[in-house]
Amino acid sequence: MQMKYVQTTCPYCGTGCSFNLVVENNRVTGIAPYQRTPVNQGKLCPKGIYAHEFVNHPDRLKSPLIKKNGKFVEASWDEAYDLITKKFKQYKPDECACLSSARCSNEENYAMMKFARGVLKTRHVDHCARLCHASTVAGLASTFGSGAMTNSIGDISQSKCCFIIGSNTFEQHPLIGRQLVLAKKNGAKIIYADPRLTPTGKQADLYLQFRSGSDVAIFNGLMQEILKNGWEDKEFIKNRTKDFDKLKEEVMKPEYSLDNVSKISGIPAAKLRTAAEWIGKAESACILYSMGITQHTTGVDNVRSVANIQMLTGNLGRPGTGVNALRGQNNVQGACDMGALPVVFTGYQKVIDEAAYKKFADAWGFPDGISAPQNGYEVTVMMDVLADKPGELKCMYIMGENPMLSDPDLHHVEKALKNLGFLIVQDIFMTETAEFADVVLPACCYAEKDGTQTSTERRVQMWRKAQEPPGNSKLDWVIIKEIASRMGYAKQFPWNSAEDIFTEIAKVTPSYAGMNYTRLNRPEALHWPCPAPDHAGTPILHKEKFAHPDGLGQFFGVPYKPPAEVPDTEYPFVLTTGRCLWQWHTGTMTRRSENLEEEEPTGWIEINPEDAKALGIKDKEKILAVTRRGKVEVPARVTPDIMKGVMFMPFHYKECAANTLTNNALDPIAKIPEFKACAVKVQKIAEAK
Ligand SMILES: Nc1nc2c(c(=O)[nH]1)N[C@H]1C(S)=C(S)[C@@H](COP(=O)(O)OP(=O)(O)OC[C@H]3O[C@@H](n4cnc5c(=O)[nH]c(N)nc54)[C@H](O)[C@@H]3O)O[C@H]1N2
Ligand SMILES: Nc1nc2c(c(=O)[nH]1)N[C@H]1C(S)=C(S)[C@@H](COP(=O)(O)OP(=O)(O)OC[C@H]3O[C@@H](n4cnc5c(=O)[nH]c(N)nc54)[C@H](O)[C@@H]3O)O[C@H]1N2
Ligand code: SF4
Ligand SMILES: [Mo]
Repeated sequence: MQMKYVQTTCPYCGTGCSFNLVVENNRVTGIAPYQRTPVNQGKLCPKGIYAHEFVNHPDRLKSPLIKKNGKFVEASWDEAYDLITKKFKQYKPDECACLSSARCSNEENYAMMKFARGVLKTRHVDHCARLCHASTVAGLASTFGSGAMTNSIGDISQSKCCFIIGSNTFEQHPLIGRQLVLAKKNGAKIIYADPRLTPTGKQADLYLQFRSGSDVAIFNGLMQEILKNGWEDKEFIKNRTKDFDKLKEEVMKPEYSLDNVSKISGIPAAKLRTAAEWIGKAESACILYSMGITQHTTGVDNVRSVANIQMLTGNLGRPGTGVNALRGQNNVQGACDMGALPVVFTGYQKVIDEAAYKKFADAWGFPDGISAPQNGYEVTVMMDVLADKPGELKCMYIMGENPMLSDPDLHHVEKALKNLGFLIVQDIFMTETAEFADVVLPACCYAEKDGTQTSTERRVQMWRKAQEPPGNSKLDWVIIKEIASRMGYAKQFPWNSAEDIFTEIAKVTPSYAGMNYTRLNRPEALHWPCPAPDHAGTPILHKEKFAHPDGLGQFFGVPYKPPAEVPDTEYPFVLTTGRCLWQWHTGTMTRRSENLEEEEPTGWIEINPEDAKALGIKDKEKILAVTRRGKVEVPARVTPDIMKGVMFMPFHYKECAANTLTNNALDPIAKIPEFKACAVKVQKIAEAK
């Protein structure tokens, strides 16, 4: 028997852990630790430990599929490409839209972005960052001039006070959670704010339980208390920021007194006071946040509030401080860096900036030009346009996303997808979205790929090919290149390897300019910005100045606004949604991993015991959850860990899909949907019938 280890990076979360794939007789059969990486030092969470299980699952897509008379039939690549190119040529540029993928490599996202803008010449390209950290990208760009996690993962253990809000770090970024344990061992105080007492919260020194959607009020209250006690960092405010007056004017309003914030949020005033004191007086304090902050109609407001409190207390630019926006998907940072967004090329170079536009048009050399220098539609807006203005968008090319389970308000998504004239889905498994496709293209997964991905701490790390792909499946970038060639653009897609693509990326992207495969091929890899071949990379951002032209951090006065839909007599509870440790999003991979699936094999709705008692609902009883968008049958999980008046559902399970219920209301700037708060009622099934 032949056996080897191939070191690679985890395909699940943005922490970016490394491990070895165990390869026996040219087939991936297991995972073994790889100790030399500074990120996880050989340790892994369950998803990493079982990341080989879906790779050779019999359900892997192995051949292109074309829908004929409502049924998928296997087709050759030639047939699939012929149909695709014929169709693409029928549509006008802006009738087409592309979804790129945070599951795919930087190289593949770059290829998709170039394909959308150069081959289809459409402005409409986006990906699931829209559902995730769009608020972070917009919020931090406006406050600091750059929309990324400011510090590095290892740095968290050096903090003296860790404030975790809207992040279930232990379950969703377990190897970042480990840094919290180390920080605590080093004497840090841990504050946890969340409507649910999660495993992360159970380790905290101070737990603030609150009603979903009251984050801005909480931050303003904490800042008022810090200012009243003179705990702000006056030097930092004077030297490094602007518009402090605007912040002060807002947060000093009587509505943000601790007593009033206590009424809005449900957190006792004394606990808020303790939190303000710990944050205000700590030698270094970091904030960790994720979807609890971003997935709101006030997502950008929430992110600006996080930035406000860190600037107010001077907790930026040093070890143990920072605004640590924990990016979710393995390569969502990279997909954004690669310009898989409707407003930028790579490295956040704006499409509407004349010089940037010219730079890309010239560098790519499409003889008939590229998409217009205008912003395109976001994923959520694409779905609205499809559903509400039939005929404007007609064709969609989706790589590695499953909106038919992950987007808000699934009846709305279904209506949108049904209005498409032509849909291509490129995935590793058949998905709920692919069922609606005209053509399904089988792609390779991470274990079959070379390439790079960029983790939440902006560390650009390698994927290394460990086995041949199953059946006739192909690399995502190869599929894109082959379609482009058949559309007449072979010259613009000359690449023979992922490395060729990376070389092109480095040429057009200042923050990646100093990187190449030789430099990245070492355990610590490189953090962007890395502007030159002799630059060591940048683990901590904003050390001396912020990324705005004047170098100053921008304060915003942020007024508190309630969620778009609040409880009323008909729908009396707040529904919030999220994840669990064992499953990944729409479950395509984890539900095909025996050891993960058996831990949480179906969904549930968390209900506080007092609410359950009043409704006559027992633990494990199947109940009906109903919102203005739809209803689902789902088992109740009665637990004191969730706040009274709030209910929680994971969104992984198609048989009780949380997104049938969620609200498609969007943040006006980031266009992120309000996954974290809508109004719900629950009924006993017998009574509903
Ligand atoms: N096991 C696993 N890990 C994952 C993923 C997965 O699917 N499975 N997905 C990855 C991805 S893409 C992402 S983006 C991250 C997400 O990581 P997290 O954001 O940590 O995960 P969520 O469960 O979406 O939400 C976090 C917390 O927000 C709380 N919350 C609910 N409403 C509010 C509110 O109004 N305000 C605040 N402050 N908090 C609220 C929820 O109770 C929940 O505990 O996880 C990544 N890691
Ligand atoms: N209610 C609710 N809904 C949510 C959220 C929430 O908190 N609550 N969170 C939102 C967030 S933060 C996110 S990030 C989104 C995630 O939403 P999605 O990105 O739609 O979810 P995934 O299940 O990760 O889908 C990724 C797809 O890529 C495929 N895939 C994996 N590897 C490859 C590859 O190498 N190549 C190709 N071509 N395909 C591949 C997988 O099989 C899967 O079908 O969900 C959002 N939806
Ligand atoms: S923490 Fe994230 S990157 Fe690390 S093993 Fe778990 S899922 Fe993979
Ligand atoms: Mo995400």
